[in-house]
Amino acid sequence: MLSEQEVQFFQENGYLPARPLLTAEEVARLRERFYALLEGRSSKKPEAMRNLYGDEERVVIQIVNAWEADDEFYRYLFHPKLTEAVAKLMNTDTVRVWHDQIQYKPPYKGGPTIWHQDHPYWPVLQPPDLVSAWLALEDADVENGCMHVVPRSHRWGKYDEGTVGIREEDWGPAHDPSFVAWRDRRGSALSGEGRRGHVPPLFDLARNSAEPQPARTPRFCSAFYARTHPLRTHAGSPD
Ligand SMILES: O=C(O)CCC(=O)C(=O)O
Repeated sequence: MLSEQEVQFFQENGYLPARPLLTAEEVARLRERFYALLEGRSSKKPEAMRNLYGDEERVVIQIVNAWEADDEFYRYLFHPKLTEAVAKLMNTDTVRVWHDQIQYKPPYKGGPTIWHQDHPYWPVLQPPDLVSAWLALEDADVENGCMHVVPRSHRWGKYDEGTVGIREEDWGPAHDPSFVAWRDRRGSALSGEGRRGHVPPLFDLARNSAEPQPARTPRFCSAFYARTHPLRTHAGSPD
């Protein structure tokens, strides 16, 4: 269970240094099911599976809503360690799943996820309150594209110019160049700064990226996005 200090750190910094979440066996099961989805061996198809770049030289395979296509990913969504941690970070007893997605970056040609905020991708979600937990299913380091976040950047507000902030000067008035790179390893969600095996839960306004160098190893994660508010239509009624 997360301590009050950790929750406070998350509120102040927009991310949380994490701790191992899953056992090696749990990770192995998810990895096996990931490959089943990727290779079309699952009985059900995920909502979407595509190369975000549409380019054979730069590949980021995104699998959307693996939880609907596979029982192992479904069970993971209800994992008590995951749901309790996310609920505590959101200060709620109601966790609503927005979606999950796997991002797979193969060796040598894994494409970059450039600096962005998550919230502008889903403007229908108001207010911005999404929390994500990025679970490493393979060791992730700077070479193969671990997550990076700008600490406290969730306090800079919404990035209004589109979904991504490519230019450094667009990142916000209080740009803090002291990026944090976590060295992540499989089996860990909720990461810890400076420790291998750690993955950050993030606020949806925090600036984050994941840009591999030409890497010898693949990198893949299952990112879980949750919020506490129900989805509302423009008229304001629960969807
Ligand atoms: O895993 C990645 O490369 C990108 C993930 C990401 O941008 C996110 O979860 O917000």
